[in-house]
Amino acid sequence: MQETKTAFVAIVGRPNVGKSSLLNALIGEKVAIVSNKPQTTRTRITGVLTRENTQFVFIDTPGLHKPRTKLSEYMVKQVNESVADVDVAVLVVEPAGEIQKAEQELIASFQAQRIPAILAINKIDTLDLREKLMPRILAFSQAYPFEAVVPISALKGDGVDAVLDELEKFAAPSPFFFDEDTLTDQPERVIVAEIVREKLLKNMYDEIPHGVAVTVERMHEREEQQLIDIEVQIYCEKESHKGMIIGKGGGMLKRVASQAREDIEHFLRCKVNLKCWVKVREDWRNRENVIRSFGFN
Ligand SMILES: Nc1nc2c(ncn2[C@@H]2O[C@H](COP(=O)(O)OP(=O)(O)OP(=O)(O)O)[C@@H](O)[C@H]2O)c(=O)[nH]1
Ligand SMILES: [Mg+2]
Repeated sequence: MQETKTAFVAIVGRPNVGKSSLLNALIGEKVAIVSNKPQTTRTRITGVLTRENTQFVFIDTPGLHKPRTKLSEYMVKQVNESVADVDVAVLVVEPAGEIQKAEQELIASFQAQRIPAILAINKIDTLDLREKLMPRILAFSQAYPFEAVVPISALKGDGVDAVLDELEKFAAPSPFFFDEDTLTDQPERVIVAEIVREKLLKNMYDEIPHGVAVTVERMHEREEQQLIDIEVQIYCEKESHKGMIIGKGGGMLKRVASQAREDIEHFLRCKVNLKCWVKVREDWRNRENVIRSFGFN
C-alpha cells in the first residue's frame, strides 16, 4: 500500500485579495462564496482536495482587517487561530501596491509560530506586463523568507497547480482525515445560507450586505418528486434595510432568491423550492448572544 500524506494549509491575506477564489480554484468546486466587497468570508471554511496519495486540507479565512464590531472581532480571531497549527500558510496579495499593515501582522505571526509560507500574488490577469511584479516580489522577499513566490490568477486558474506543487512539499506522512471525495466539512445548510448571502452581496449596495446574516430554518426533501423545500431567514439591522432587501413589489428578494436557487440546485444536484423571509435584529453584529445564535462560535 502506498503511504499517504496530508498537508494542512491556511489561506490568509487582506480582505478582497481573492482567498476564497483561490480555495475554489484549488479544489475545483465552489465551497466558499466570493464577492467584490471586502469582508465577504466570516468564518473559517475548510476545503479538502485529495490528489493521489496526498490530502490537502485548506482553511480559508476572513480577510485580516481592523475589527470594528463584535462580529469582526470574531472574524479576526478566526484568522489568528487558523494560522496556529497548520503545516504551511499561503499569503494571498494583490499584484500591486505597498505591503499593508495587516500583511505585516500576518508575516509577524508566521515568524512567531515558525510557519513556512508561500506567497501567492493574485489577479495577475489584471497586469499588462509581468515585469511589473518584480518590485512587489522584491519587497515581500525582503519582509519574509517565503518558501516560494507564485504569480497566479485564481479567476482564470493560472498558477494554481504550481501552488499545489509547492504546498505538497510540506505534506507529512499521516492517514487521510477525510474520504477521498470530500470537498468540505461544512454542512449543506451552511453552504445554502452562504449562497443566499452571496447573492445579497452581489445585488445590494455596501452598507446593507455587511449587516446581513442568513440562516436556514428548514430543509425538507420530497422524495417522490425529487425536490427539496428550503426556507431561509435573512436578518438585517434596520426596518429601512428590510424594505430595501424586499424591494419594490418584492422585486429585489425575488431576484436574490432566484439567483440563489440556481446555485443551490447546482450544489445539491436537485430541484429546489426556495422561500426567503426577512427579519430585523437591531445591531446584531454587536450582540454576542445573537452572533452565537447565528452559528458563529
Ligand atoms: N481579476 C481578478 N479578480 C479576482 C481574482 N481572484 C479574485 N478576484 C475577484 O476579487 C474579488 C474578491 O474575491 P474573494 O475571493 O471574495 O476575496 P477574499 O480574499 O476571499 O475576500 P474576503 O472574504 O472578503 O476576505 C471578487 O470580485 C473576485 O472575483 C483574479 O485572479 N483576477
Ligand atoms: Mg473570502
